[in-house]
Amino acid sequence: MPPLPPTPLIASDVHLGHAGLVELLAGKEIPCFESPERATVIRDALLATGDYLLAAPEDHGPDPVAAVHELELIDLVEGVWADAIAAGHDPTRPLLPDTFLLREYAGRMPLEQLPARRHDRLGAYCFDTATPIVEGTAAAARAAVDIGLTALDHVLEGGARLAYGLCRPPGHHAGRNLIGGYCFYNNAAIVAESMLSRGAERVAILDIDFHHGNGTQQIFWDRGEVLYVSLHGDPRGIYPYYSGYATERGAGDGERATVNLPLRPGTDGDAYLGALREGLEAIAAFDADAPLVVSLGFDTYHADPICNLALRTDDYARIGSSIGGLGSSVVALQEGGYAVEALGANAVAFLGGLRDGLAG
Ligand code: SP5
Ligand code: ZN
Repeated sequence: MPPLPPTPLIASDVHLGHAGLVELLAGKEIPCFESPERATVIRDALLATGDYLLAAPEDHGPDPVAAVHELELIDLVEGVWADAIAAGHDPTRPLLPDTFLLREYAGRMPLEQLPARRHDRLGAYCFDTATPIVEGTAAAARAAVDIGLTALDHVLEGGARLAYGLCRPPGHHAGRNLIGGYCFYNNAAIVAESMLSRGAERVAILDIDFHHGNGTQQIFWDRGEVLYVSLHGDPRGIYPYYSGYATERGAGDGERATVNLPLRPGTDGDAYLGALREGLEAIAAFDADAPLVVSLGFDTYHADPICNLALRTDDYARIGSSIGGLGSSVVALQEGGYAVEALGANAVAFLGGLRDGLAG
């Protein structure tokens, strides 16, 4: 087998401004699990192998984001920090929502208007207390989108069969008009939508982050040209709790274009690969030639601090190689994974396996 050419690794330091984050765990403020070190260790480990070529993201402008998200959400992400600071928010402290606008708040009452100041309406666009915002958040979120879109450029125009986007912040929990789960813009959804607008008839998204990608599912729920397949912790007891059941299968044109494969606590590599095979069969049945977006999380690792599966580093090589066996071109985008000490080895194993699978 001829050696594979180096795989494009798209990364940027702009995410370093999305730092100093905290979240609430059991009523207590803790440092956010979603830290800048996560991206740094993955980049360094991949570069050390010599198999990856580092490239900077290119600016793709606002249109691809607006093709997926509501303008009011984009306006919120872009402007909420400045509004909070103008109103006296302590610039050394991250911003978290405190008053959530839930469906039941209104019931059958009309809601006359939303607050004029963006930070006062943050809780209308955020579904949890784990999505802190700081001065550098909006720029980091935009850079993460450009990283994904630049990875796609390398596949569409650069002739690469695989490109990896080291996105931070992650994206798969973000819906059309909603942030949450450390996510602001849905990088994978934006790349999938861009694949369609650039000529793909069908696109498959395989989400192997530990958590259900509620945002991606919501965005493509009634769209038949995008297949969403997700393997994740069983929502009965696992964040984000309200979605990810196997009975959720899409609607309208998107009927059967959503495939959820919930996994039991403690699921190990062999069981995971069994479920993955089911997901890959669904993709092959949908369209064997469709380009693939992988929402890639390493929070399925046995030592992840907030999750409960039992994958080992070697398992990621097997997972990558199975996905590569599909033969589709792949844009892999980073989502979660919080066992920082293992992220580098896990990324090397997964992407190495994927490279081997594509070559074989
Ligand atoms: C992209 C991504 O992986 N987002 C995940 C966001 C999870 N945020 C809140 C998780 C709350 C989990 N409860 C922890 C229990 C620890 N024993
Ligand atoms: Zn996750």
